[in-house]
Amino acid sequence: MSYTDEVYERVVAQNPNEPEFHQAVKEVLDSLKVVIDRNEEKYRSVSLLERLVEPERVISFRVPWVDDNGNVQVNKGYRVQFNSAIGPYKGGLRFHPTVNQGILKFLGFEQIFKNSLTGLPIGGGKGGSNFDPKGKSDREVMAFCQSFMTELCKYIGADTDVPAGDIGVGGREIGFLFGQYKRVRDLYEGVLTGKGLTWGGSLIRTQATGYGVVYILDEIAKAHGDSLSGKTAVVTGSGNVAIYAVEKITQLGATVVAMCDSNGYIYDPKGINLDVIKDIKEVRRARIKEYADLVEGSEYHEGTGIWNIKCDVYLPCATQNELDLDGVKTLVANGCKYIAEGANMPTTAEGTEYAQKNGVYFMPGKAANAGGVATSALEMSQNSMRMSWTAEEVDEKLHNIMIDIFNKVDDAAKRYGMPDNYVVGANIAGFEKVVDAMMSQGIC
Ligand code: NDP
Ligand code: 2IT
Repeated sequence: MSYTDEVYERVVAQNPNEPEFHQAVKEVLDSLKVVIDRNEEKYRSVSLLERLVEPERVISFRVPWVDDNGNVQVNKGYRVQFNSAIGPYKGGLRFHPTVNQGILKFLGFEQIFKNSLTGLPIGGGKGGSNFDPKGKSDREVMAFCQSFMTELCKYIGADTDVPAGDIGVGGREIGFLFGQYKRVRDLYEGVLTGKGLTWGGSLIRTQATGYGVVYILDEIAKAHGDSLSGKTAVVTGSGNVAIYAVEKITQLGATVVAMCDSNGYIYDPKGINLDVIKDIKEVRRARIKEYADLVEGSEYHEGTGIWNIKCDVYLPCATQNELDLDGVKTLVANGCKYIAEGANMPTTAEGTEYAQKNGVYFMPGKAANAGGVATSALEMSQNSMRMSWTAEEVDEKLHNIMIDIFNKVDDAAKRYGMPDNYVVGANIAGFEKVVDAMMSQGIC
């Protein structure tokens, strides 16, 4: 059996009930086969892959807090510190009822390669809680965040581990978390990214993930003699990533005709009015259904099925495994040519394979959505310098990083004889830097 298959089997056996983690590891190890086979003895002799798939540390803790009715609630809190070969652990915090250790291990594992692709010195980590911010008052969210940070603050720091946002964690939550860190540790340092602009945040961090998805998509189009102008796009989700992907792709001349939340999707053939979406989602934290009441000529459909809408470009920006084989088949049948993953692992393995074999240019999340964490690393740099760059400066750096990621991914795919296979390209290019660092640092 090949070394990669052996390690995959070991991961499945040793980490039961973590299907998303298995899925993420399988995709990476399958891509790495061509690299590992060439140097099998060298890597085997130091158990390189066994170490790569085992988190350096998984912290799990109790998060008690008091709700508005005076009842004590208890949630689970986690931080997965996966790999620090190339820098301090870096990755978001997710607050969502589906969060468990397996989900955070998949996200932390993906983060290793994503962070490597940015070219910046950040290792891989992820954390979060099964707390559901939906429907909670600001006071309840604050109480939860303060309790969560009271424990988490023992394990993080500006040079150790720097969390940020993810699903359910935006500017409001980062504020409450930062306030508590400062209070308990008595340190005003860049321990979190995605901070507000008056207290150490970076311009463009809010927009960065969505903008980055579109910057790399633009490179794919250009590399194939095409352009985004005039294209019809569907963007799933209506959170941080989705909103700014819509903003940028619209600026580049495409028309976004559909978006969704976890209850249903809206279709607006004239093109989504993003101001209405921002008001519903960023200001009022309401349901996307309201869009159809507010915008004439638009429709709301309860439930899933957004992939039935005909488009040239599909940007899944909601959550893992939201797009399955049937969804991809429908997209392909309707002429979709580009998929770039704004979310982490939103396409199932079968869906990804079908897209790639049927003429879709498919950019995986670890490359496509790396603009968010890259700009977080730029926030860390600004905090270290105690200076801030202008929006134009940060946006230009972000744009150049996304161009650089495209070139690295494209180059790795070509070097290994699989041009346009951006899944393989991203995994190999991300791995190369990490493996070099791990090999240099001895058995650790
Ligand atoms: P938000 O919480 O801002 O938004 C998430 C969106 O996805 C909401 O519209 C939400 O709908 C929807 N959603 C969540 N779960 C489901 C589900 N099970 N079914 C359908 N829709 C769902 O999160 P982000 O925009 O920050 O994150 C979206 C994705 O992007 C995640 O995969 C995240 O890991 C990834 N990502 C985020 C980065 C960032 O900088 N924020 C960086 C890189 C990747 P509802 O409100 O109904 O729950
Ligand atoms: O998945 C991700 O890359 C994020 N949620 C952003 C992480 C970060 O540290 O900015």
